[in-house]
Amino acid sequence: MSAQIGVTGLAVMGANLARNLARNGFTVALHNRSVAKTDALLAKHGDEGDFVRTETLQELVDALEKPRRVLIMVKAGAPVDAVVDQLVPLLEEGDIVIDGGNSHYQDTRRREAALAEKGLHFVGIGVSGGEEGALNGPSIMPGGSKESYQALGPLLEKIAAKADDGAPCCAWIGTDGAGHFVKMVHNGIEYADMQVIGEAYNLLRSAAGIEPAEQAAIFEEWNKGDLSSFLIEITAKVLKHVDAETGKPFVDVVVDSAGQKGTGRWTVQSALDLGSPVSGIAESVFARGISSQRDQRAIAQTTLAAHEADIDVPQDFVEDVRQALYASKLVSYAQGLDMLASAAKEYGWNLKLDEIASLWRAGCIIRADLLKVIMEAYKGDKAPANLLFAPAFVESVGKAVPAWRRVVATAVQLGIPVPVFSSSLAYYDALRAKRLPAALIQGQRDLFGAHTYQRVDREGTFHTLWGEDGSEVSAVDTH
Ligand code: NBP
Repeated sequence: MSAQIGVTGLAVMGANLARNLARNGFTVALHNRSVAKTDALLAKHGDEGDFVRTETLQELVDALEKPRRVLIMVKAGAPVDAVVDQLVPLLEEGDIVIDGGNSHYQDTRRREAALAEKGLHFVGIGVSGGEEGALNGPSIMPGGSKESYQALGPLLEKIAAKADDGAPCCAWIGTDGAGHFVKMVHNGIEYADMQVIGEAYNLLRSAAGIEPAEQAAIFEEWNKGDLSSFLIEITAKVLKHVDAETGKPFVDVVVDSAGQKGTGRWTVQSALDLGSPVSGIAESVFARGISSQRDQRAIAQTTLAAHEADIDVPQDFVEDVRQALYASKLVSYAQGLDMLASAAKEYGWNLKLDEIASLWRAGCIIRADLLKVIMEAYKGDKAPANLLFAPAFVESVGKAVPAWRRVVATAVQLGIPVPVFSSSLAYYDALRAKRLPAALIQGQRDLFGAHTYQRVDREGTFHTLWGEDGSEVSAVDTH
């Protein structure tokens, strides 16, 4: 029996994707560096579908129908190169090598170019939804050649999550590293989404004194409105959870240092390279960084002055916080999608933002009702230059602005850090500002470095003779 796809790397993600494929009727050839994992999978779940057991990569390759599809699910980084290097000599022109791990998109670009020279397709796919998603339906973001998608797409679309309208949460994203890039930005948005929820919780707790159990009910209520999403849903569950040992709220027994595996950091590093202002996403990565500086935080608690204002929280504070959360969340999505648009220009990808929003509607961590509205905003030829300019969001975010300002002002007065609420509001205000202090910065740059400037009233590049008579030299040759 020849298999339609092979999976090498059978730790939790690879095993679950292999089971998902088999449960959907595909014959799956299994391989893992150490055979024990292959046998453990077969012993536990071998009856879920048609599997072919293999011990070596040669056996795996021999078990596959052509063009061969080999899904690599090993640890990101050097292990992927090691497996690719071993696989490539065993493959034939037209075969498809797929990397479903969390690889950096620049690695994917490099691997795609190297395999293309050998007549092989290399497809980097972003897979979101964690272990559970891999088994029951993830959101899948495939990059690579369009030709390879003809042979691979039907399998991926079958195992992907399905949105409410039945559409699979999988679509061809673009060439080379596009799939992994979009997955990376998805994770960046996820960082910001989690941080804004954290800021809302912290405000309700520290400013309004609302205990976790009561907050769980508030988040459950919010989950019925336009904030409805997987992350709000699980927030209510976490807040409701009581530590069995101490009887305390679970959140009170957990060390308040957030971990990170690196995709948020990659998003910000890439955004800096692209000159894309993802301030909310960056603040959410930095917020995790500060949370982990426990030694400095301990010193600061007894060293740094607070001077918190003695103010009452505004009336309807809970509703204000909900609106600030909504607006800040939207800014994070706007920034992430704007970064995708910048990357599309830089790397020559024809990224379709409506399709990307569509395939984030189910299966992935940032799945949310709002994504349907975002998808609609980018449909057809009405794509806004920035998500915030879509009529639906001009109106809904506009309505939230007074509450957003009150919440940020209250937080600042009370000394409660709200890095993403406040930076998102600053982004919103910077976008709409008539004049920015960048004009002054241009003056400073021209004074100390003769970096030149443009004028508002006529064309040309100018430099002022700062040290002499202050007169202007126009039409400076900048080349
Ligand atoms: P791990 O990232 O823990 O990797 C373990 C697998 O890599 C094992 O099968 C191991 O084989 C294999 N491996 C290693 Br390590 N080095 C190897 C090498 N030099 N040659 C061949 N095989 C090698 O597995 P995972 O947690 O299932 O994650 C797989 C990928 O999926 C990663 O990129 C991860 O970042 C990503 N991931 C994504 C999500 C998500 O939500 N999308 C969640 C979790 C993970 P062995 O058994 O012989 O040691």
